Amino acid sequence: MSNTHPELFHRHKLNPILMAANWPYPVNTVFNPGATLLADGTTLLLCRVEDRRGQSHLCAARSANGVDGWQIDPQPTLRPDPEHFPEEIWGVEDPRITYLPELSRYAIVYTAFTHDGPGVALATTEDFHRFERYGIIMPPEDKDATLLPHRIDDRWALIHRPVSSPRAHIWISYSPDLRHWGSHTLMLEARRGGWWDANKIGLSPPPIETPEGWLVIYHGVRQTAAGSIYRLGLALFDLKAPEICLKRGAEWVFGPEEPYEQRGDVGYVVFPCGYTVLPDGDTIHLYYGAADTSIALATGSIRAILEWLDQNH
Ligand code: BMA
Repeated sequence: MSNTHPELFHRHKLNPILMAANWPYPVNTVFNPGATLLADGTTLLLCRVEDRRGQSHLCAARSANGVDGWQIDPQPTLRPDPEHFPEEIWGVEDPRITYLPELSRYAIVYTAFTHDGPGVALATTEDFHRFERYGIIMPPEDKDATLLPHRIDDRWALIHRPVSSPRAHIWISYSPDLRHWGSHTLMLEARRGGWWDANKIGLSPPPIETPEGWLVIYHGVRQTAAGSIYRLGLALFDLKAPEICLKRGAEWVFGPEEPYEQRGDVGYVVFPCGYTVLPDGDTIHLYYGAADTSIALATGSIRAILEWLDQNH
């Protein structure tokens, strides 16, 4: 184990890059955005927006460079639709976007806030204007979910985080058609005791597909006398059998340090739901919610992250 604290992720100097004050309509907070690059190179963030009732919807923001000059949809882009999907009664949250080449569509896996807690819902879209909703695909309590971009053997794969005991782990499930899910398998367990990722973990952005495996950035929730601290750690999974963990970092690699990460509606939270890979194929833009209040950007190098994981697992 190395003694030096790794600087794997670098905060952008313009952070936070998006706030409630930037929104074209009145909102409480904007955070936890899904992210993707559109075909023309535009960065699209699908932001979780909390209104002043306390309920969330999703709103798209687009930028040519992924840093500034954001064009924000003038109205909510994906609203809860409890009339047709009653599980969305208290809002939709925390989208993760995966482009599915087989369908030529983007999949958006998000949290539906049901009467019985969070569940996992799916919608697909070609253009982030019109959406096809699949409804709930994992019943509550479940969240922190994403699709992998292509089938593994013949089946789609969904990573998610069910809660059925005091400890909450990351699971993977498989489906022939995106609607019927089975072969539920434990993928990564929360550690116990004094670890930074003891008792409760969850996927953060969708896994990054690399020649060495699926690179997963996950969050660990440390319970303290003062509240929770959300930090990020790293793990690598087998490309052909993504339930097999090849490496898991011992230390967390990114945590709430800046004032905008430590103070807000929920302090001491960094919570990425998406990233983009720049044209060099190595640099990532990691977009994260800061303190459930604003959106921030950190950059990193996939190669450097894999090297660190190789030396620190
Ligand atoms: C988690 C998620 C996130 C949120 C975080 C901190 O459980 O629901 O949406 O950012 O809590 O409040």
